Amino acid sequence: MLDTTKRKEMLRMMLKVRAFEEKLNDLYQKKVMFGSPHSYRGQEAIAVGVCSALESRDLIASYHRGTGHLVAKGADLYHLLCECLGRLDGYSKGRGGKMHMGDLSFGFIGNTGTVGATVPIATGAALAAQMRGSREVVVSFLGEGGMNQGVVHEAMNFAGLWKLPVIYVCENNFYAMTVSLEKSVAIKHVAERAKGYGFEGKVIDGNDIELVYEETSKAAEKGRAGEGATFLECLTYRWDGHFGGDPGVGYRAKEEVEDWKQRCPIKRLKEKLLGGGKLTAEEFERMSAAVYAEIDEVALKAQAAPLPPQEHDLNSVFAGSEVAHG
Ligand SMILES: Cc1ncc(C[n+]2csc(CCOP(=O)(O)OP(=O)(O)O)c2C)c(N)n1
Repeated sequence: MLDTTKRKEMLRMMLKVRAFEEKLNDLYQKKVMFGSPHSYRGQEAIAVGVCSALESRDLIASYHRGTGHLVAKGADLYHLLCECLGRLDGYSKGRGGKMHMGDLSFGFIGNTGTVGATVPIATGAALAAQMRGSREVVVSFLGEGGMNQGVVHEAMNFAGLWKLPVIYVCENNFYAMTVSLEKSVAIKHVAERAKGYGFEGKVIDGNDIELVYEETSKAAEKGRAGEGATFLECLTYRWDGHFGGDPGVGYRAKEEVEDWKQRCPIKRLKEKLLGGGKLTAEEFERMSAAVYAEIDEVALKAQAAPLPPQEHDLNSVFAGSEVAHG
């Protein structure tokens, strides 16, 4: 059961995820960051609810909309932002940008811009954990669009067969770029597919952080007990466009976007705590101001960080050439 301290910590972490997303957007608009952000605003309860239910030794793998997962799993904000800005102090020394990072020191296997590609990697990490008998659990985050990639089904079938300690967290925000779920999938809920892989698939409200936490805790317990994988389809919505250059409307009605903004996961937990007398409006303001100030400070430091020197271009680059023997 979640106590007040933990719920306040989750509220603070959701604010941090949101503030970080807003900073990325700001830096992109100001042409300080060149790779486009894929905003996670609106989906914060999933990253934070899931990661808060994990132990620090547990692993996560992410996808293109992944900065929220990194923040929630405990990434160092300076190294994270440096990577987004192509700086030498970034997690991938500025080579990968916001979609290509990894650091096992805080349990982050990695993310990539290739839709669905980290699902088999996370599944392989779960196999490794099982073989080591380490009782680690692996979370594989993906979007509902990613559910239509072939490799995802191969990996999930394998996880079912081997009863791997993996939790597939599908963030169903109803659109893959501009294509709605109903135009691309013949069933209402992708969680139904889990049955075909031999494990449980649940559809849950992804904007209810306490529910996300509870369901992840149950799934993690199951994984640690050797009872196999779980699929969680978390219903949510991205407030912004698919990427920095997409206004997010046209293929989505303005009213639909506004309606989902009313279901803001941060507002929801905040109001619950306020209503239950566990938080005051002043305390929330102080918490929010401190989070935004922390992000501002990190942003100044990251913008002042060195860019990679030119010699760096050819370091760690592997290339092959074919020599014709005649
Ligand atoms: C293999 C592959 N196909 C297509 C793309 C182009 N693409 C980038 S994001 C995206 C939509 C992904 O939707 P979803 O998995 O639901 O995640 P969301 O963006 O909604 O968070 C597509 C098709 C890609 N990056 N990789």
